[in-house]
Amino acid sequence: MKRFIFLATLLLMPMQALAEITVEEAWVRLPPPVADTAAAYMKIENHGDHDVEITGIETSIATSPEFHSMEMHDGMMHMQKMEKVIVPAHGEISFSPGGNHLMLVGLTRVLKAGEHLMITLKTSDGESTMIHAEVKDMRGNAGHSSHQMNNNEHDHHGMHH
Ligand SMILES: [Cu+2]
Repeated sequence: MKRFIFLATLLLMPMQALAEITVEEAWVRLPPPVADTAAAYMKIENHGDHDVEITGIETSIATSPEFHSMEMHDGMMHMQKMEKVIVPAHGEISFSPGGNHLMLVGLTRVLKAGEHLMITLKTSDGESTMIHAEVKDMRGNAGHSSHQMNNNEHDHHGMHH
């Protein structure tokens, strides 16, 4: 019986090593201090052969995180909760400024530029993916390109441990 369990474990290991869902370029736009929501952006990739649905979002930073789509109605952009978020097999979905986003609704505290937030995505394949999203202060970027962002990135590669 012991041997059987050992073999079964060996068989399972390669499957777990293949992360089907990965998240790249995750960040959160620093909201004004009085805001109780913040928008998060990321790219979710599916390396597997099956479509994967995002079935849950868990984070201590917001009470009701949800994915929002942006739609144009009567010349105005409106946000709407996405009822289904599906990452296609061998594909990706992007959440980027001006478009769809992960809305951290009901922030539990004030965010600081440069800190990293942990968000966990639960998926229909029974896995969960941990995201580390940096909070970026994008104010003043309109006229000064991405100076602020570059500074943050330099800090990131510094000698801090
Ligand atoms: Cu939104």
